[in-house]
Amino acid sequence: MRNSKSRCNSRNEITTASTIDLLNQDLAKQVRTAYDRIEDRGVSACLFGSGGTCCRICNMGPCQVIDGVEQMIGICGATAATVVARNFARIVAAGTAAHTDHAREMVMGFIETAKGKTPHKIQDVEKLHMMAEIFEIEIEGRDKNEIALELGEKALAEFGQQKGTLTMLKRASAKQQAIWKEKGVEPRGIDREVVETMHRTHMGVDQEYHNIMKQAARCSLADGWGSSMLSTELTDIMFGTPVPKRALIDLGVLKADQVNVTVHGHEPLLAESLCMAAEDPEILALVKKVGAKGINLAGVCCTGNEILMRRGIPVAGSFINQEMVLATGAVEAMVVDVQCTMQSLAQVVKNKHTDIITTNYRAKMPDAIHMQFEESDSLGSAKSILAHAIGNYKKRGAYYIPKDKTFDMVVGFSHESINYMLGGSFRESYRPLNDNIINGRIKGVGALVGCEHYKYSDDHHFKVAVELLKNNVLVLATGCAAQALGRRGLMTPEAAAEYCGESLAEVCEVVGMPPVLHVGSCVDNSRLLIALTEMVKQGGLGDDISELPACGTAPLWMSEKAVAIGQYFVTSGAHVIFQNLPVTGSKEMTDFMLGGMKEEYGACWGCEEDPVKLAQKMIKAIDGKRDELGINKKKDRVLFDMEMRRDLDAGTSGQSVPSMGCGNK
Ligand code: MSK
Repeated sequence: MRNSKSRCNSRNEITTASTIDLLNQDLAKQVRTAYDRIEDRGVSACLFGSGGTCCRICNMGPCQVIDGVEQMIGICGATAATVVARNFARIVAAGTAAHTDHAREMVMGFIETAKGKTPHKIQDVEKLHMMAEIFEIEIEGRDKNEIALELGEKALAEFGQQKGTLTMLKRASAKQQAIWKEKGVEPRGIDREVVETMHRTHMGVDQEYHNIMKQAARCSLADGWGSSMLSTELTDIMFGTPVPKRALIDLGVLKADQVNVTVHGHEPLLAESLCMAAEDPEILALVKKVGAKGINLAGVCCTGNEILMRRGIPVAGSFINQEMVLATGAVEAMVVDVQCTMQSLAQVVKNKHTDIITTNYRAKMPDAIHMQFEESDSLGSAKSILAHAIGNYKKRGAYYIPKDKTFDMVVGFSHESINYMLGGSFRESYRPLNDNIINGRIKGVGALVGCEHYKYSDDHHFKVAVELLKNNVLVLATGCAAQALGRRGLMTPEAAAEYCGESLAEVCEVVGMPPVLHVGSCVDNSRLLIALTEMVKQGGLGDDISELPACGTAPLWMSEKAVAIGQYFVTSGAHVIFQNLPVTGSKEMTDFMLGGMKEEYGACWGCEEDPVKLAQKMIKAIDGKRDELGINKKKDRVLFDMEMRRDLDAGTSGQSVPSMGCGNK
C-alpha cells in the first residue's frame, strides 16, 4: 500500500470535456484553480503525515515517529501503533462530527416543521409511521404533526443520550446487533462517542491501539446508524423520499438568459427554501425587472445531490468542479452552507460579478458575503439571498457556458424506490435482486461513494465503475462519486447495453433501470446500510452484511467524512477499499486494518490506487462471498427466457418504470 503518491493531476490530465473546453477559453485562463496550486506546490507529501505517524497532540513534540526505531518513538513513549490509531480515530471523530452537526440541524428543522414554524410540511407519512414504530411512538388517531414532533424530540435526544444504545441499531440484522454487543461497540449516544474519542486520543489517555480502534468503531456506528441515518430519514419525511426522475448534470446546465444561482455544501434546509423562494411572485417580479428569463437553481456537491434526488434540480458540478462553475462567469451567486467548499472560491470570482454568499454562522469565508440563513424565517432568508443574486444579473460581464455538455441521468434511488422498482407493485421487496444474485445474472453489488480530488485523473470513478459493470456488478453510488459517474453518462438505462456484462444488461433492460443507481448525498450512505440489511432480511444471501456478495469503495476519498463512512461500513460487515489510508506508518495498525478487523467484524479495509485493479479487487471479494455462499456455480444459462421476463415484467407492472421518465427537468 503506497500512500505518499506525488501529485500527478495537472491541467493536462483533465478528462472532463466541459472543464477542458472552459479552461481553453480566455476568460478562464487567468483563473488559478486547484489544478494549478497542486502543480505549483511542487513538494511531495510528508511521509509522517501520510503514514499517520506525525503526533502533534501535545506540546512536547510534534513527534515524528518511526515504527520499530527505539530512538524515534514519541517523547512520551508513544509507539507508532498508538500514534497511528489515535490519528485515525480522530479522523473518524471529525467525520462523524460533521455528519452529526448536519444531522442535528436537520432534526431541529424537522421539529420546527412539525410545530408549523417553517414553510415546509410533513410529506412522507408512510415513512413517518415507519420511524414512529422504530421509536415506539403511538400513531393511532394522532395527527401527523403531533407524531412528527414526538419523533423529532426523541431523535434529538439520541444526540445527547448518555446511556443505553441508539434506537436505530434495531434496524440491523439480529446477527449484526449481536456482533456489536459482543464486541462492546454499540454506540450509547451520538455526541458522547465523538467526545469520548477525542478524550481517549488526548495525550496520556488510551495507549493501546486496539482499544482506541474499538472506540473508532463505536464512533463510526454513531455516524452511520445514528446521525446520518436520522438525517436521511427525517429529511425524507420532510421533503419527500426520492423516487426515480430524470435530471441533467454538468456545466452546461447554467443558462445564459437566466439568473444562475448555485447551491453548494450539504444541508438541504436552505436549498429547499431557495427552491420555494424561486417561485415566489415577489422574486419573479424582480427577475422580470432585470430582464432575465427566470431563476436557474443548480446544485454543487451534496446540497446539489439533496435537491437533485428529491426535485430533479440539475447539478452544475461536483467537488472538483466547484471552481469551474464559477470560472464560467455566468453565476450570479454561489450560496454555500457547510462542508466541502474550498476557500479559493472567493478568489476565483475576485474580478467577476459573482458573489459567494455564506449562510451558516459556522462557515464563514474571507472575501465572501455573509447572509445568515434563519430557520425561523427560512423563506424570508431565502428570498433575501435570491434578491441579492438577481441584483448581480445586470453586472454580468464576459461569460462562457460549455454548450452541448450536459448529461442525462435517472436519479432518485432511495432504498424504498429500489425495493419498488425491482419488486414492482405486487411484491415490493429485494427478492428479485437477491434471486438475480443467487442465479448469477448479477454477480453482486458494488458501492462507489465519496469524494474526488486532484491527485488522480478525473476519470478514476468511471474506470472503476466500467470494470464492475463489465463483470455484472450492479453499482450503487452516492456523493460526488455519483456525480462523477453521471457526468460520464452511466446513469441512463441506455448505458446498460454499452457498459454491462450480458446478464446485468438484461436485468437493467427488463427493469428499465440504469446500471449505476444514484442513491444520494454523503449522509445518504445510510441508505446503503438499509439496502444491504434488506438484502440480508430477504434471505438466501447469509445472515448479516458480511456474508453478502457486496463491496464498497471511496476511490478518491478526500474528506474525513469519507473515512468515517468507510469505518462504519467495515464495522457493519462490508469490505471497503480506499486508494490509501493514513496508517502505513505502523505495521501493527496496517495489519489490523487490512486483516485483523475481519476477525472481529467480518470485514476489513483494503487499499489500491489503480482504478481497474481496485475494481478487480472488489470483484474478487464479491466472488469470494459467492463461493462461501455456494452460489458461484456455473450455470447452463443465466439469461432471461420469455417466462422469466414475463415473471419480472408482472412484478414491475406498477408505475416504477414509467415513473423514471417523470421529473422536473
Ligand atoms: S460533498 S464529503 S467531496 S462526497 Fe458530500 Fe463530495 Fe466528499 Fe464533500
